[in-house]
Amino acid sequence: STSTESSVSKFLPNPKTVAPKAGVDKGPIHLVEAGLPEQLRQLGWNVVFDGHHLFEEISIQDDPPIGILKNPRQVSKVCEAVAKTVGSHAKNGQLPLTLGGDHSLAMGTISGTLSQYPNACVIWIDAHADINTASTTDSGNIHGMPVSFLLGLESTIPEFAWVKPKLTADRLVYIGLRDIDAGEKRILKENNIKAFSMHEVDKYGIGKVVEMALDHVNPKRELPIHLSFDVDALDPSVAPSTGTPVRGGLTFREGHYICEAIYETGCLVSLDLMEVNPSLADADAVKQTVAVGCSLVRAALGETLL
Ligand code: 6HN
Ligand code: MN
Ligand code: MN
Ligand code: MN
Repeated sequence: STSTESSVSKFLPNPKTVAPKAGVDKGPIHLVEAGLPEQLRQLGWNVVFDGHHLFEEISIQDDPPIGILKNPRQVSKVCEAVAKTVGSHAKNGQLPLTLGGDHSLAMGTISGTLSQYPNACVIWIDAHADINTASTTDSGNIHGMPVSFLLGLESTIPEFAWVKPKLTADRLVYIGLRDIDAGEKRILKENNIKAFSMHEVDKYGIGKVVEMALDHVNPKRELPIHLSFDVDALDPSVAPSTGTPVRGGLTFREGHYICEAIYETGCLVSLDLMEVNPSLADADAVKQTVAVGCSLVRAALGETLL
């Protein structure tokens, strides 16, 4: 099932404001219960938490697969609702923080961000590229597909017609990739999409990689940034409670460095923390993952080491 949303808001210039929400998965509410709103208040944000959104009103009883896509109508409707919420927070000058939950939600969050900031760039931190189309997906899991909808590579499904392909390939960059399907590799090449896999992180170091990523999508550091952070970008030893863990991931510090460096640009306008999944690991692993999740969000929203 689809997940949870939380939306943070910022009233400029100060005080800062934040507002979360949530969905059917339990991941996001763990972050809230661990004290994330209060931690962000400590950083000076005015946090507006609008609750754990279960999207019960969107519960669709009869949702047969389209092709092999699972729960397509449900996912589409939830994402559409999330797009509206994120868009309206952004419009109010608030910074939406969305806690998930399934990464398919980024179809909603990024659509919402782009409705207010049409020239925003997207920095996607993930072990996966999430860029399968209906014809390339092997799993039928829509969380492996949101980027293809946002870029307009997948436009054959009427149920998703509301997703306007407003993102362009040159305003998207990935960091952390290491588990890319064959069809996705082809899509990345054909569309000339910039991606820094773990190979580049090893080769250049995270500092240089973030600089190169920003140089690609935001050379003058003037465009709004949407950061979509899938917690599975981190190594499973750092963030074990997630649905599709892949070994060889970012260290704790590499993940945090990315968040800190993006905060330092002053361009961050919208933030996702996705795929925290407490049902998939033991209690200690959940606790560890939730703590890391909170800490990544704090880093992206201004927490410094000194
Ligand atoms: N995520 N590429 C695989 C698929 O099913 O399409 C994995 C996707 C994982 C998605 O972690 O957000
Ligand atoms: Mn998922
Ligand atoms: Mn993902
Ligand atoms: Mn992933």
